[in-house]
Amino acid sequence: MSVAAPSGALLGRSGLPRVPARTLVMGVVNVTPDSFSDGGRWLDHDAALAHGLELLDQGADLVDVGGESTRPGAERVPVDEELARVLPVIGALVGHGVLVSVDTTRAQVAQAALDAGAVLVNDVSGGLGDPDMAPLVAATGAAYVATHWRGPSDVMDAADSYGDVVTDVRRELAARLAVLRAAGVRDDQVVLDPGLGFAKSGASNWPLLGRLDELVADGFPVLVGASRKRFLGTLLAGSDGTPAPPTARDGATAAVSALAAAAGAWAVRVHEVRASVDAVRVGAAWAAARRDGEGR
Ligand code: PMM
Repeated sequence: MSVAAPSGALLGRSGLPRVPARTLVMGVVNVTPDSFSDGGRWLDHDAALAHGLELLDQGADLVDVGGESTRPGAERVPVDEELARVLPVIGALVGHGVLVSVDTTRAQVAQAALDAGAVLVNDVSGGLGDPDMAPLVAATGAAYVATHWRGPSDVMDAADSYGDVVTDVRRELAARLAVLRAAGVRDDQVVLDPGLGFAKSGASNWPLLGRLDELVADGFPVLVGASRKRFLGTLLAGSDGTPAPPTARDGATAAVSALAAAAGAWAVRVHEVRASVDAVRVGAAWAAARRDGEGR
């Protein structure tokens, strides 16, 4: 990928550091009836607010609020419904001093969320879902997560076809970056995400983790969203081959958080925050000891 490492201490206008002292932990609040791991639990606004505050208490650095499930096969939610789900929760969390990101592929929702005080737009489509997204990000100066994506939830599993998955994902992210730059987005606003689970149904997720350092070396902050995903359920399957259920994947998620931190990830996006806060500290200590050893 021919991307230059941008300078600057902060990520866009978010107030978040581009190079944090340790990998940040983004807690997830899905205000949806149908997300794969926690669908329906936080659809009620008071419950969503309480959960966001609980994640903050557990050590989350920011809280990601989403109103549309991206699980494989999920159908689109009308924009008004998405707005009605996320805006009251974002406003309430911001009112409590929480740093909030909005998980949306729609520019209209992103704009409303930023107006309500969100500091980061987390777009799992990397701008492909809405042509108005890149100009909006440019105009607002917001921090922006561009995730590797090949199509919406109802078709993404069929798009799981790669030569070398790491090379392909880096190339396709570089293409998204070119579009963002052409729209006027500055490099210091951008976080890249390999999009685990998006057009990656199983084995193709592992090279993206095992070779995460290659994406990190491209010079942009990297977000890893492995939490409770299917490929972890497959890894942890019982002897009869039944995948471990989503809530039984938190230990594996924390292990990924530690390894992602050691590889230099900017942030991990997780449902269960406490274990990942510990895990990223382990990862930071691990990486520091390795650097010390190399200096000897
Ligand atoms: N995964 C999900 C939703 N949003 N955002 C980013 N940046 N990266 C991800 O991997 C990601 C995401 C799907 O998980 P969920 O339904 O549990 O929120």
